[in-house]
Formats: sequence, structure tokens, C-alpha cells
Amino acid sequence: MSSPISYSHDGAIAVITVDNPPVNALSQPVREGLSKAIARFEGDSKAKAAVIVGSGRTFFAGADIKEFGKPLAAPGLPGVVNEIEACSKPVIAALHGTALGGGFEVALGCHYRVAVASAKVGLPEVNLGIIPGAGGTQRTPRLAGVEAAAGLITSGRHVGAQEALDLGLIDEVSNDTDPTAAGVAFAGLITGNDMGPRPTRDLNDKLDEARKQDGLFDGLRAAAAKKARGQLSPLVCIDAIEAAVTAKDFDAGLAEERRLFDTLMASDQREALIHAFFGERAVGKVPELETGNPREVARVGVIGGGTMGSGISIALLTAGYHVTMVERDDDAIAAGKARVEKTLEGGVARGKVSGEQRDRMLADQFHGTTSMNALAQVDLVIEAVFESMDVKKDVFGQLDKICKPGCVLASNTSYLDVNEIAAMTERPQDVIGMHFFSPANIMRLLEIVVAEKSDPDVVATAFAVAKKAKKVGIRSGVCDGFIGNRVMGKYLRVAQMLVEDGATPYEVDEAVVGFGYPMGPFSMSDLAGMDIGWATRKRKAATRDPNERYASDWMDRICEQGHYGQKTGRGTYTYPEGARKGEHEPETLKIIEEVRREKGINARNFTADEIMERYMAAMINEGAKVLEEGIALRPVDIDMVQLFGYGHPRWRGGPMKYADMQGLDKILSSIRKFESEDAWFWKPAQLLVDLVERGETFDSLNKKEIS
Ligand code: 3H9
Repeated sequence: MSSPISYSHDGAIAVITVDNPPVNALSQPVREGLSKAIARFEGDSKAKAAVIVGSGRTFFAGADIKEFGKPLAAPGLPGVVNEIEACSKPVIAALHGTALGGGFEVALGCHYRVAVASAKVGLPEVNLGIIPGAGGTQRTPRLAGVEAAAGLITSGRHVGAQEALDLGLIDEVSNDTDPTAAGVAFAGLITGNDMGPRPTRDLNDKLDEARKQDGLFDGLRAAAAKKARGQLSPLVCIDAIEAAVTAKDFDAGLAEERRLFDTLMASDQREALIHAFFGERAVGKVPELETGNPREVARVGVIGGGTMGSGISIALLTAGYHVTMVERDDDAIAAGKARVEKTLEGGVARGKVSGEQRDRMLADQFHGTTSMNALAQVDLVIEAVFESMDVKKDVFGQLDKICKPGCVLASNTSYLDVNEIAAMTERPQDVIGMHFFSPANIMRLLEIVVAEKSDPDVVATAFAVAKKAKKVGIRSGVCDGFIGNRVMGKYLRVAQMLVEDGATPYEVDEAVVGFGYPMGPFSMSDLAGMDIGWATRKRKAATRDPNERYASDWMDRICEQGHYGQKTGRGTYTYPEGARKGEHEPETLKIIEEVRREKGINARNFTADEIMERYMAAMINEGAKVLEEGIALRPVDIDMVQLFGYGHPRWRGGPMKYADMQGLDKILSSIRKFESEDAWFWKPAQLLVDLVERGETFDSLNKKEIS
């Protein structure tokens, strides 16, 4: 196999080019090639300086993540970076695309850095559960200072070339758009001015400044802990940066960085976060995309201007689509428009959208109307009307008559049968579910619900729109609640049972937050409105299985008193004077005790671990059922639904990954234990039983390349 590294000359400048598509990851042949190229440059009497540059779309985007978790093949990256830094002639990194992680660490090991204006740099390792492990934590503070380095490394954010220059991370932003030309020109300046190598390891001024600041690391740790919410790597980043300041010399700091890096590399959090990285990309690979071609979409109709319809409209406007919002009367369309305007205004205030973009969206891209006929020429319609089968059927019947042939007809239903909706039209092949999550302009999950007759082109169109709107599109089959809400229905019921059996709702919420979710289920229902769940329970009462335990009486009673959560000032929690964070409500506890007394339940204590054992077991068991029914294609689809739509902590990788890491036999034995209390609810999924019998994991059901 030919080396991904090539070596050439441009006059007296050696040009070392990497070509390892798609992102020039630093896999073993790249590291080996780089090491050899540096040795060649050292002995190359024709070359006065060297430029390291990436071909294709980027400089190195980092270590090869696919190699993680496997034994490291020599040469290791830290050694290669040290070899570059030890060169007796200047080495210049010429950056374009995204110089990330190990890729940026190579640049930091070079003596000088020049970037094209569009380049971005960053150390995003924290997002993979690790820390920079090739000197990034030691060299960044030497260039940018401790505080800036900590900000960069604990957040993993990418910074543009100009900001990198301001921070001292690079030496020049070139006007050239070609990185090789930029690098060679900069190298010419260096050699022309007789400037020699400038090893980053020798720069100590910024560290000396930090040494004078009392309590610097306490402050940085406190800030990192606040954001980390259970994730280890941000705090370990600070430990490694501190080593740059306190270690006896650069090599000792580097050794400490390596020790910390190795510890995290062996952690469950690293495994979970890498699973999330590849999972986010894997969910976009579905069978329909192999045959289907996306239809052209420029104009989208959104039916409904409520919270959902306006959120969807904003997401689409931001993605560049023309949006026609339809509402039933003048007042409703005025309110819908006002919602869009207000949210865009907020975006301008927060600097997310420019005033000019907002004006363009409202003046050129957005149109509100009360006439369904205005949808005659759109390419896609997303219906976001009231969640009732009759209402949806009526809308789709009208769309069938109005919309042009080939228009994709999508429903934003969160529970209803998309096959039944499609059957209202003469073109069921054009109908699909596109289930957004509220607030739809912010939440990244988009469940793409493929009905029996949905055409592969229609599926491909929905995925293409998701991608353009920066959503994570995940394929789901048709069932009550699809992947997300169906699984959620189970763990919410467990939460209610736990309360009936002895936990307080506050203990349940605390356990769930302690696990890493941003919010517990009862705070969440207070936020969304307890009346929503109450209405669903009433609607489903007639068809409820008589064997099913009903544990929602205490919530029903709170609703019966007119308390629906934040919007009424009281729900499970109380919100004095419009507070957004709830306080414990003694009346809630009285109602719960009253229900327990009536049902003859002796309250038990549950520890946070016991609460989470049940909560996660319910999620995993239902996830396995969703899989065995073919509603989700792969376990990773369920994991990503939880991550992008329901607040599951990314560093736990999703419920199915969590189950694998806990051991499926352990999860099954928990379920069997609970089954003895409630055989109907806790019936183990056959798939789970089979996997345990075969000694396999959920990951074994994911495609090899994503596991
Ligand atoms: C590190 O460097 C550790 C060091 O400190 C220490 C070492 C000792 N490896 O995202 P895309 C694949 S940790 C392997 O769709 P985009 C990706 O899976 C690393 N594969 O494109 C996808 O494959 P497929 C620190 C990688 O344009 C394809 O490339 N670096 C890697 O939307 C295209 O990717 C990072 O964390 C990789 N490093 O975004 C950067 N990166 O087509 C991670 C990508 O089969 N990468 N692939 O699905 C990214 O953030 C984005 O991929 C990037 C491009 C911004 C570069």
C-alpha cells in the first residue's frame, strides 16, 4: 500500500502532504509516514524548512477514533509530535478545514502555524470522554495561557482562524485560500528572516503568569464541574493543564498527561461517547437511502402555527427553505407569525441570527395564510395540527386534492398511526411521519416515521431535509408513540409506580438528575403541563388492559384540583411567583399518602440506585421490544433517540449501550426480580432473553462499523 504521506520540494521548502480521506485522521500509516518524512527532512540538505499540510478538505481532523479501544500500533502520536518539535530546521503547519484533536496537536508541535481564513482549530477530545493525549494540554497553555487553554480544552469548541490568532495559537491568517501556497509563502518568510525552530515546549512566560495567580485551578475546576454534570473528562482536562504548570519540566508534564489520558481511555465514559460519535452518523444510514433519491425541496408548507408549527417553521427558515404557514383563521395566523417573529428576535438578541438574516427570513422566505390552496405548489407539507386522528385525516384528505404530484406529505404526529393517515390519500407512497421535538427549532431529534407504503424517495427526502435543518433524522417504524414516546411511556409509568410504592416524586427526580439527565420526569411534566398526560390517560382509559397496574391516581388528583404544573403555579412542585425552578409541595405528598392508604400500599424506601435500576430496566426492556418488532432498525437508533430527544446523558451512550456495559444478564435478572411483583408490566423482551442466552450484546446487532 502506498503511504498516505508524500514528500516534495517547492524550492528550498520541503512539503509534507497527508492524503488520508475523508478527514486525514492520524491512523497508523499516517503516523509512520509522518515520522519518516520528518527524518527525511532532517537529512535533506536541499530543504531549509518544511511545511506540513493536508490534501482534500482538511488538515488532520484528529487521531483515528476507530483505533480506540484496540492495542496501540507504533509509532504513537506523542512521539511523532516530539520528533517534529525536535527538528533542527523550522517546521510550519499550514492549516485548512478542521485541525482538531491530535491534528491540532501536530500543529502545536510544529514551530510555526499559518492558517487559511476559513480554517478552524480545536481540541474536542473532551467530547469523546478523553483529554488531548499528544501534548495538547501542555502546549496550549504555553501559547494561549492557562485560562484560555482550559476554556478551549474543557469545552472542546472549534475556534476560527482569527480567534486562534488572537489567542496566540497560530502565527498568521493567510489571505491565500490554498493551504500549501500559504504554508510555502510563510516558510519563505521564516527562512528569509533566518528564523530558526521555535519549540513550543520552551515557551514558559504564560505558565509563569499562571504560577502567580492564587486559586486559579480551584476556580477552573469549579467552572468545569458545573458544566460536566457527571462527565469525568472536563475535570481531568484541568488536572492535565495543572500539570503543565506544576511539573518539574515539560517531559514530566507530558508523562502526567499520558497517565491521565490512559485512565480515561480505559473508561466506560470514553466507550459510551465514542459510541455516540459513530451512532450520530450511523443513524443516517438506512436501507431506503440505498435505492431512494431525495426529491427536490425548496418550498415547504407547515400547517399549524402553534408552538410546534412555529418551531418547525423557524428550523426550516434557518435552513434556507421558503415556508408557507397555514392556520385556520386570521387570529391564529397572526399568533403563529408573532411566535416566529418573537423567537427570531430572541435569536438576534443572543447573537445566533443576524438582523439581516432575520429580515430576509421574514420578508422573503416566510409567508402566512389561512388558505390551504396556498400549498398547491410546495414540495413538502408538514402537518402540525391538533393530535387527533379525525383532524389529521381531514387535513390529509384536503392535501391530497390540493398538492401537486410528487409533493411529500408529512405528519408531525407523535403517536398516531401514519398508515391510517396515509390511507386517506390516493398517494400513500408520498406520506411519511416527520416527528419533531419541542422546541422544534432547538431540539435535534427528528423521528422519520416510515409507513408501509412510503416510497424510498420520500424517506430519502425526509432524511435530506433533516440534514439540511441540522437535525438528527432517525428512522422509526409505525407503532403507538414510535421509538421515543413509546419507550418513554414505560419509564414514566415506572416513575409513577415508584412514587405509589414509597418514593417521593422529588426523590425520583433527584435520582434521574443524579444519573445525568438535565431534568427528572416530574419536573418535566410540570414544565410540559400535567394536563397533557392526564388527557392521554383519560383517552386511553377505555382500552386499558385490565391487568395493567394504574399508578397515576395521585397525578390525576393534582390535575383535578386545577394544578397542571408551571403554567398554573403548581403541579407536582410549587412555583411561587412564577419561579421556574419548583419547590417541594407538601400537598402533593399528602395526596400521595392518601392514595397509598386507599390502595393499602405500605410505603417502602428506595435508594437512588434502586430507582435508577427500575427506570433504566423499563427503558431497556421496551427498547428491546421496539427492536424485536422491527420498529427501530438497530439498538443504536434507540440510543440516539434518547440522546437527542430525551436528555439521556451522552456520556452514558444511550440505554442499549448502557445495558451492554452493565451486562445484559444483570439487566435481565433485575427485570425478572421485578416481574415477580408485576408480571404484566415487567414481562422480559424475548430478544433480551435470547441475547443473554447466546451471550451476545445489543452492540452485536449494530452494524460492525458502528460498534
Ligand atoms: C484525538 O485526536 C486524540 C489525541 O488527542 C491523542 C492521541 C494520542 N477518526 O463527521 P463527518 C469519519 S481524538 C476516524 O460525517 P463532517 C466519520 O465517522 C479525535 N473517523 O464529516 C465519517 O465516516 P462515515 C479528535 C473519523 O464534514 C467521515 O469521517 N478529533 C474521524 O460533518 C466524515 O465525518 C475529533 O474529535 C476520526 N477522527 O465533519 C474530530 N473524524 O462517512 C472528530 C471523522 O463512514 N470529527 N471520521 O460516516 C469531527 O468532528 C468531524 O468528523 C469533522 C468533519 C468536523 C472533522
